[in-house]
Amino acid sequence: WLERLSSGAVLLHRRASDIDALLLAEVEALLRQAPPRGMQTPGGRGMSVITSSCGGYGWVSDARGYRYAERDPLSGLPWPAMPAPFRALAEAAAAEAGFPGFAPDACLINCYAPGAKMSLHQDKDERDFSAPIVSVSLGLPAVFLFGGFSRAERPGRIELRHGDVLVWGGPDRMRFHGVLPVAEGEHPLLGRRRINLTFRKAR
Ligand code: MD5
Ligand code: FE
Repeated sequence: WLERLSSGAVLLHRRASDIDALLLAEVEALLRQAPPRGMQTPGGRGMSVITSSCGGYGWVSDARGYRYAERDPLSGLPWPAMPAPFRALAEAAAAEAGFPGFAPDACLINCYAPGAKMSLHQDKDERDFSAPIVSVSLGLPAVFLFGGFSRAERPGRIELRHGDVLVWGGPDRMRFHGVLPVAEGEHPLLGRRRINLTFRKAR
């Protein structure tokens, strides 16, 4: 079911549940081609989430800064193509949330083990903020922090569960957000993992 969190933020509860095994099989194949790796923030801190990408652009971070790159720096090869079911899910979810015509060219694959977290941040490495961001959660649940438009605003909390799809568009696209440390647990399909697919228009 559809829950509107704000004018441009829509939570599609369990929207991806019926294709979870298909999505996971695609994720496993992608991660064999481009293994998830820890990134260093420009400040020199290591992230607890390990990340890979598929599509025309992948998100990378190192001492030089955050950016989108056409090649995987580990292999020197282009990122694996975005699987058709990924694109179809992201486009359909965006349309259901009121953003028809979404054409993602990047999909980040964020892998959380228990204890991994993502600190409060804004997504602003993309060229065009008018495109929404679509986030698909798989595996262990997590508490998502959904903040305001300044870091100082106290964020709200929502639980994201296996199969949930969140669409952030319009002004809500620029909210500060993060993920609390994932609690220990075992998911029937994914085991001790949370995987988040984040679809963006990078260029
Ligand atoms: C995650 N990933 O659960 C989240 C899902 C990231 C990231 O934050 O940058 O890889 S994406 C949630 C999101 C994206 C863009 C805007 C907003 C939330 N928002 O305005 O709240 O691994
Ligand atoms: Fe983000």
